[in-house]
Amino acid sequence: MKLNKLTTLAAAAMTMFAGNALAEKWDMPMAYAATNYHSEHGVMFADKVKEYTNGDLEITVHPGGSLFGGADIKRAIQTGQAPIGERIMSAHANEEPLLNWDNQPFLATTYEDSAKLWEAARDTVNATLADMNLVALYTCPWPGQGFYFKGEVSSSADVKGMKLRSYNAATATVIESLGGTPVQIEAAELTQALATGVADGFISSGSTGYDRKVWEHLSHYYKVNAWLPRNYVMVNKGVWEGLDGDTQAALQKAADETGASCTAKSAELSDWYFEQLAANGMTVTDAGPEFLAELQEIGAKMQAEWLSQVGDNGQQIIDAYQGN
Ligand code: PCA
Repeated sequence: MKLNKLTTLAAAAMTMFAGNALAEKWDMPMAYAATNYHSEHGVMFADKVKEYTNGDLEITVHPGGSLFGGADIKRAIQTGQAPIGERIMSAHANEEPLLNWDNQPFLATTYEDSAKLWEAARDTVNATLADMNLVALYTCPWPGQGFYFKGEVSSSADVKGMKLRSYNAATATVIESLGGTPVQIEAAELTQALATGVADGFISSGSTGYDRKVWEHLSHYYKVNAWLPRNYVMVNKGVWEGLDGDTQAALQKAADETGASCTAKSAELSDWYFEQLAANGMTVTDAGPEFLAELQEIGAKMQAEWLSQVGDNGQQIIDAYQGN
């Protein structure tokens, strides 16, 4: 009797200290800096999942490409090396061009329009991801994309010959169209690339410039807000389908709440990032009229090319977004 009671107490204490020993444990690779709001929301998501599954599912977040490099995260999930993870969705457009839906320059340049565009694209995107053995749990936008340079740039003539860091096929196309040479580099490697002269500048939001302290190497940021690309948290489809209904519902609730909070945070921080770049000595300004006109022309060409690649699926997204 006494022994039984002790054993029960000991077991309870062990559960308290070690967590739920029977809990399913998932590792979640994420691509961006641990202090970035995307990664912080990954941790928030994991906390919510633990709560809503009553401790049955514990997710450990590995930010900054520490478990799998950013470029390897999708494959790791598709092949089941990791059940869940996060990455910028448009980096997967070289496999599925439809996933360039949120990298069309000047199509959706505000948070409101970004939300509308995602609404219009969601079903088609989810069907595309299902074909890739993936299920998206939530998405979260980066702030608007602009240009980082070492000096003043007023048109493509100033960009000619520059090596500029790209993060996906769309950014590489913009850089090539401007007469620069794209160099694909992970956000996690960006500071090093700038320090060693592998890249002279890059396209991104204020967020990544802030995370990587790029004012140590670069002087100008041109706010273009050309598009707001999304990160997404994805699960292996087989793993998802193997979960019982309650666990799926708990994960989806955690995901819906986290996605909404992450999106709000992105909007809240977008101007703050500009202030930080300026406070650290960068010139943060709008792109000049000549540069902007060139970018708009490049954007129109990219959208036409994208539509010819993806056909009706793409046109339906644009029509739904524009309310046709
Ligand atoms: N930051 C990420 C993607 C888009 C963004 O704003 C990066 O530069 O890699």
